[in-house]
Amino acid sequence: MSLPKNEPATALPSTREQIAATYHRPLLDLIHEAQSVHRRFHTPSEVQQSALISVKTGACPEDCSYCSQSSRYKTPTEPTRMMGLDEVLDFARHARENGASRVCMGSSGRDVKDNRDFEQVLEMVSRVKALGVETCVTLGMIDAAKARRLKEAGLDYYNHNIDTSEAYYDRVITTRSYGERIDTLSAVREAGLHVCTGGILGLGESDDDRISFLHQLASMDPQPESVTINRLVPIAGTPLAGTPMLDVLVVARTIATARLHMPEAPIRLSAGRESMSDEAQALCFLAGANSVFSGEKLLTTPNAGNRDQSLFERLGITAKACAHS
Ligand code: DTB
Repeated sequence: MSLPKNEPATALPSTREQIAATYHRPLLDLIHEAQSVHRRFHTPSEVQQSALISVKTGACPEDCSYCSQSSRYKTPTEPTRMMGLDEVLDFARHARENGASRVCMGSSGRDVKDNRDFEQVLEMVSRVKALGVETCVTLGMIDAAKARRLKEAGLDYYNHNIDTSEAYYDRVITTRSYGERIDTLSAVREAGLHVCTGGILGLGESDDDRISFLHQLASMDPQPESVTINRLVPIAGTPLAGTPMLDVLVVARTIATARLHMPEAPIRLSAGRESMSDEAQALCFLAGANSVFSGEKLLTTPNAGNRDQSLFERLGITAKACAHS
């Protein structure tokens, strides 16, 4: 008997044991089941596209060991000042014309301060929103009062990643705690914004860490409105520069597990597509990923966006319009 279209496959939230059992299933069974659930909650031929722009880059005091923007590491990334409004609006119009339904603006730094840069971001949000696209920002730690100001300016989503499991977290970042990340997500939720969160695979974490990371995400109540799964893009000069590339089948396994335990959440195959073949990306879509970053650049590194038109055409994928507004 098939389930009604919008009924979760399992009672949510899932326990860690349930998530571990899913994660360790034979990959083809797992992907088959993930695709079946995917079809109950999403249109399988649609992929939502978000365009990502770094509106202020680098000079960050934090020590995130994967990041090109930390001032602690000598990386190829040059710091910039806050971008002007016109440049952001040109980017947003161009992205919209190319099928993006959401524009994500990233500004480097530890947290959001009540200063001119924040005023500028508020202005960017309201002007980009007025173009008829969804808006997202990623600005580091934030409290509920500032999150509310973003909401009033027209913000739809706030991105803040938990990055990895709580147990592995201290190996990756020491300048802010896992708990502080969770606090930021609570403030975002309290302000009535949609939560975009996820993490990075391939930091050297284990299967158990990936399971705990998924359990943390799946236990959020409500579950995130956008789940972002990145594969590490190794950056020269960072402590993780020499980390071996994580097997793309593990990425697909993690996505399929996320799909089964967060059936309604859009899942974004985020950073890391540049180094994936078309076939590897297709497997990730089959596993339940249904969102990507469009365009040729992420924040500081190249993105696979220039291959998307051809890839989507060959897969029969079309761009999805705005989900929540
Ligand atoms: C997310 O999970 N990935 C994006 C976004 N949220 C802000 C960032 C990807 C950055 C990849 C490395 C870079 O370009 O510097």
